[in-house]
Amino acid sequence: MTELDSARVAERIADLRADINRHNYHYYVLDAPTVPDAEYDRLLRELSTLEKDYPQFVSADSPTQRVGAKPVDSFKQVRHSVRMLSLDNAFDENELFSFDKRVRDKLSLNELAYAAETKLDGLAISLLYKRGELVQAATRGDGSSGEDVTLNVRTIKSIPLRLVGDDYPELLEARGEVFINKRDFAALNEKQSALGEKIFANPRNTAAGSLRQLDPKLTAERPLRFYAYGIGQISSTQTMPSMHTALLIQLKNWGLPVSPETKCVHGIQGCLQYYADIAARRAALPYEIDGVVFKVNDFAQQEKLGYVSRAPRWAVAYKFPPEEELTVVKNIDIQVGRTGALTPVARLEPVFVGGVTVTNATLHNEDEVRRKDVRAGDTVIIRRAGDVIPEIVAVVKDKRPANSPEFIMPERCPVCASATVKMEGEAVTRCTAGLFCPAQASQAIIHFASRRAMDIEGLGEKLVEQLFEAELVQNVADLYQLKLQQVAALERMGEKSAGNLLAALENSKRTELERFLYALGIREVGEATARTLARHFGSLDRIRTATQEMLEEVPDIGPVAAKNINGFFREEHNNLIIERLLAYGINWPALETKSEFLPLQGRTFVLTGTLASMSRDEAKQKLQQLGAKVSGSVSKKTDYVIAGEAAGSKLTRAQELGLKVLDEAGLVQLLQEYL
Ligand code: D41
Repeated sequence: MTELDSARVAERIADLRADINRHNYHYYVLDAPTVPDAEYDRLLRELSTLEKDYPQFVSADSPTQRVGAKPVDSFKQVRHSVRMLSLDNAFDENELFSFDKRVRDKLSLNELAYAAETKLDGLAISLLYKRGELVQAATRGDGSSGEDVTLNVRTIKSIPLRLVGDDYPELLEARGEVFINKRDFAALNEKQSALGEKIFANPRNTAAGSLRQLDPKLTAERPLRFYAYGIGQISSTQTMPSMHTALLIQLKNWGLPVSPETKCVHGIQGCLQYYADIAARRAALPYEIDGVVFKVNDFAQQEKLGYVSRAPRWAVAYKFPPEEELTVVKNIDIQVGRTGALTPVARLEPVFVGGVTVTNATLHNEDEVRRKDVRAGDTVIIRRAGDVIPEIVAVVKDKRPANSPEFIMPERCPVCASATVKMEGEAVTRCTAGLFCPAQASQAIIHFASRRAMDIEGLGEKLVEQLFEAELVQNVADLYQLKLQQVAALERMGEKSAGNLLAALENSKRTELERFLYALGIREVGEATARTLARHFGSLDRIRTATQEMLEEVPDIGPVAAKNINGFFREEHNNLIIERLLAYGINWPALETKSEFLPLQGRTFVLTGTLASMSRDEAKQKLQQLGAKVSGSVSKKTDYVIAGEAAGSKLTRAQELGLKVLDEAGLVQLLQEYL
């Protein structure tokens, strides 16, 4: 190779590396991608090919050199020349107040500026850059020494192998957190699941485990990221800003990613506001955090404050209430719902988690209990994230009492002792008794009375149970037969509240068809389906008499719902209850439905002669659309004959029979009235 060629290749390699590094910087540090992935890959491939052909130009800080290192037998220990400190915690507002007070007292200041950061739930590492090149990466370990994980850290794409610019100090140790984004974590687990590999428990442990792989190739497969939050040793403080927030900007300019949530706040009020803001956005953040960190922003002030044992006096981690806690399952109860579904519910030793005290956690169904293998007496990890309902994440198997029996779904309904069934392919087990099961009957009444159904004010769960136990009601129709004295005689009731209930019942009689349908509690008929049914058919009778096929034709009603609706109205006792409800005066305004308004239902029309404004077929279609039957021959059963131009024998016959005859104008008027 001539000198010229060699110079050209070296130049191209340098250009490619600069381009790739720049793209990386935009992607990971500025969070603003500059090229499509395909273009990025193309650059990397070209570089890789050139380096293979001209190995004399390969260098350790080349973007091609992130992966490829051989597995090691163990990690070397590394001493941190500047101790990696830990953070003091504040668990509530009071503890944060005392932190702020301590700091202000010591500095004799009324208010001071804090750098506010999110507290990433990952693991702390140290990155050592010599003349801009990443030469060593180490875990925090015990703070004094950690493990040399350089080869693994080199595979993390958001960590630059070489710093950007030329004003970085000769020696710079950046410190920060390695973590995994929630989305990347979910995708990783999906991949694991597809491969039949083990599922990872949470992003934090996965990040920690990934950094401690002896084979860097395995680390490279994990979606690790890094955000810097400070520095360790530094050779010259010449280029050092005087504030922590400014230092982070400096690190960012040198190519190190920094959390975009970092900012400067003022005084305790600023801290509280930042905390509230982050808490509100916590679920939407791309990564998991377990709190926020406040650091006195001014380095001179930091120095005055100094350290106590292992933590700086100038920083505090204000932790969120934990989203996961340990507790014990006292028992697994079975609840029977309105539709007869048997739901296993774990009764827990009360535990404060995610900001509330949790005493129950649903286990959904038998398969779910089996999958998690939850048993009475088990110690479990309970999780309540955001406003999501609490769930049992896992059982701590080591703490399981000896001989604890596996959970079994009861073969008999715990409420009415009827047989239970689990349909093939279904997850739920159900009581077969239907409304004869008191649990289902009382749940059905609670649902019937609920606000979005019949809206019977004051008729809640407690009162329904009472009415039920006193055998005053067995079904929803019985409600409207209640007498003042009967209700007043119930515990904790009196004439006044009894009177209120009867008034509420009276009030509820004027309702809407869709509410009434929803109130009936037909399986698979929620509010939306009830509304669709009401609008489509327009009347209860049309819904009641609709065949399964007619129901299936309704948009948004599937075969299962159609079957349930049809089945419900084929059931004699359901119709009896409906008849009784109507007899007690339940009513609703008549509905006009657009598409299925059938004012001509039951009427038979015969068309004859030629129409000027439409074809006979069109006329036929329009009449049918309004529910009319259109017949070809005139008989006594014909209600109307439409006679166009040159009508013949059919018109004569109609006149003979004395039937109503409309001309074209009459037909048009009739259609216009309805369409
Ligand atoms: O995000 C974090 N997990 C985080 C951790 C952070 N934003 N700042 C931190 N600052 C420090 C000091 C003030 C001691 C330099 C930290 C940690 N330490 C830390 N992480 C693990 C142990 C200590």
